[in-house]
Amino acid sequence: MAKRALVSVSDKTGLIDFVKKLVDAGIEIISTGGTKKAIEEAGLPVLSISDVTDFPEILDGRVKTLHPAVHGGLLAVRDNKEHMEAIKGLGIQTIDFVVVNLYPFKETISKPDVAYDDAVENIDIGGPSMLRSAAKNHRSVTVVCDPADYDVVAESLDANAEVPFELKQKLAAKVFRHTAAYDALIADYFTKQVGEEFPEKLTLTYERKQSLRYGENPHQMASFYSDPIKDESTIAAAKQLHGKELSYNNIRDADAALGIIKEFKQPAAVAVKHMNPCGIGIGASVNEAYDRAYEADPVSIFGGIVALNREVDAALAEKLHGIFLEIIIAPSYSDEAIAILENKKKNLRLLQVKFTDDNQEFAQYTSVRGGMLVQDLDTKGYADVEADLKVVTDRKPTEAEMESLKFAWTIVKHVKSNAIALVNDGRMVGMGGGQTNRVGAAKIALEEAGEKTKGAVLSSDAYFPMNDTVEEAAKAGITAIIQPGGSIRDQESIDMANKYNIAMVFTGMRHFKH
Ligand code: 93A
Repeated sequence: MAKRALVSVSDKTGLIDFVKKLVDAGIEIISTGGTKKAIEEAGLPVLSISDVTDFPEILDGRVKTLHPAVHGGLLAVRDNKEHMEAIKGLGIQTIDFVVVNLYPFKETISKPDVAYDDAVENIDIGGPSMLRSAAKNHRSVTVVCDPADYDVVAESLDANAEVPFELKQKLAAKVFRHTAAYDALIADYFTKQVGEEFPEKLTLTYERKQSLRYGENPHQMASFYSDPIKDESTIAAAKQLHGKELSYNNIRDADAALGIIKEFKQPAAVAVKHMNPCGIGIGASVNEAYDRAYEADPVSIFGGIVALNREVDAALAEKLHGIFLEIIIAPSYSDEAIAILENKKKNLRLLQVKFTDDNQEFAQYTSVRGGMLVQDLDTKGYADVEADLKVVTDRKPTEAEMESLKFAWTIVKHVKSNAIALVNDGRMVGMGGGQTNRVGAAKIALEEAGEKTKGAVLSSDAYFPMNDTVEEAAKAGITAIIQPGGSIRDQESIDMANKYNIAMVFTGMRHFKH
């Protein structure tokens, strides 16, 4: 008896070519409404699903293939005599191939302003059922859920239209990943609709975007997965215009750089090394901002990542070309700038990212052994504390100091805790991060800034447990400080600030970053 294939696809890519090969291999084709029509139009022989089920498609196609004649034909174990007798007695024939791809749920919910009922209608029920029945019975059934596999399946067919077990097994595994991800996306959509942010079961769908050569170190394997519905202003959506493939560390650093640069509406430039900012500048133009970011620390920027929030023109490209950088990120580049940057720098990665506001609710996932922590991204900034700022010292910050404090507060949350940032004249002039005590972080920042501490301001991601940080700052010429406050020993820090005529402001909000 001829082998039979059930073909029912929403995405008709490559369909006709593949069906033709199946027909040539002597396989009988059974199909549903739209798919059958496409096959018929190509002049290929095809049976209607209704001929198999002896039942019409009903409820606007909601019930087409959900029938024992389909699932019996898929699930019967071929070398189980009782199974085979049972289906024979009911007039059910075996089905040997399932070629199905699903209603486009992801594409539907990716559309802006998608109607709720439209999303619901695009939940495929019959398709995943067929895929799962076929995948369960993969010893006998070949199941294809991805047009990318059509060629390999067609090429594997032997004279009896048989497919090797190893391939059937692989295809089945792919199907279970596929239906699991499909359901996870549906679950995620409805979870968001009802506002359950941290449900009792977390369903994640990530798609491999890139196989990485290695992870943080060459002996670690790694891959880059992206959200199926990602914001265009993310590293996952970045367009690479030039250069070597991004590495694991590149991707994390670029993500960190994007997180910082997106804080600024005015022209800004950020240099990042090992996930920490080593230079940040703002200015009237992006050129000026870059100069400030560069001058802040011309040593650390070497081999770093630079992100800019305005188009890179030829003049800026010349400067960027002059130093060794791993990556440049910008919303756009002039043609001249690209020509300059590409010249003799085949490795330099040029990334283009659309700088729209995040309209996606990001969650931050951190794996721990045996589990995962999930939290909201720390999106709070200066605007969220501005109304509640408290000047706690005798002296109030001047207007210029206030501007610097605002800048310093904006950037300190991007430095690994314990974090101290110093700002002077529209640039970060020093930072200390990742230290196990706060005064240590301050000492590093002050030493790095050297002469640039004179008249600079200081920000701290969390409160001062003692007055030693204020004392160090005062000795180095810092004139104003911004920090959350909230220590039981706040008064000692305030007294120290008053002693040196430092203006100090409390924000009431902490920005740990571990
Ligand atoms: O509406 S369904 O959930 N009910 C079904 O019985 C069913 N059978 C196949 N969706 C169903 N399908 C899906 O229809 C397939 O997964 C495929 O995506 C689509 C193909 O429909 P057509 O051949 O009419 O274009």
